[in-house]
Amino acid sequence: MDDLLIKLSRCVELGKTDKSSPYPPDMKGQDGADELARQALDKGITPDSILEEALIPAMAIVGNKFSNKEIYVPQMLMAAKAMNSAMKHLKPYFQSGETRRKGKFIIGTVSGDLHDIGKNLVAMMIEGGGWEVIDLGVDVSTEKFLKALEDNPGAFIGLSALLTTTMENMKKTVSAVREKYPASKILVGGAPVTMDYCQKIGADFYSPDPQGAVNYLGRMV
Ligand code: B1M
Repeated sequence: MDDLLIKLSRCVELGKTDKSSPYPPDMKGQDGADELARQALDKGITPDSILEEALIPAMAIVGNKFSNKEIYVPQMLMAAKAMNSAMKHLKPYFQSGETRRKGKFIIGTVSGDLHDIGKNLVAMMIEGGGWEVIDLGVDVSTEKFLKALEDNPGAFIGLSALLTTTMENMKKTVSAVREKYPASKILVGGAPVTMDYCQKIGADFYSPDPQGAVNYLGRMV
């Protein structure tokens, strides 16, 4: 693999966003994900290769470390920030259709629920896994999820809930989506959600963490 991609991957894994970012201390003053992604494109490395060989593997390492409790939310956010700084150089290629993503993933925190830290982490990791993410935000009504599915046929859908009270709205959204789009695949997650609950409300998959969601989607393509 090209040396630039190895360096880029490492920067994302360690959360080294750009040259000015002070973390990690032993990489101070060195180029970060921002500069290296630009250099890789300028060198003629394709956006696909940058994503598949550097960014996605780095985020998979981060996701697995987080699942194994070897790193925590701040490190994961730093990795996601580094990933985003590289992605900004690749996005124009993806948006122009020159390079394809694995598919679309719609995500939102269900109606009545304003918690978005976990949902954002899941969205970042899935984007880092090579998917186009349509983030509907927080307090997302069933109607808004249905409209997003109408606008993005075949997209996977992810619901997050952090409150025992708003988990009930997850059930309502799953039923409505099932009725209108029976073939759609629905993932659920959030602190109070369990596999039992997922099965009870008829969703397709429950993951306690972002990497589980990335792995599930990976198995679906
Ligand atoms: Co709230 N809050 N909060 N809160 N809050 C909790 C959830 C609570 C457990 C605190 C407590 O009482 N100990 C409690 C819920 C109790 C319950 O229902 N069982 C609670 C409460 C009661 C409330 C209010 C009702 C408080 C009040 O106003 N009286 C209120 C509700 C507002 C509303 O939503 N309508 C409220 C408000 C808030 C803030 C706005 C202040 C803030 C949210 C800020 C924000 O998100 N932008 C907040 C916060 C920060 C928390 C705690 C402290 C932290 C939540 C968090 O971000 N965790 C939380 C207590 C706690 O958890 N220690 C608490 C970190 C995050 C990375 O984890 O979101 O679980 P998490 O996401 C994980 C996984 O669950 C998973 O991946 C993530 C990474 O591992 N995951 C998915 C999440 N979504 C997924 C989707 C997937 C797959 C995996 O597939 C689609």
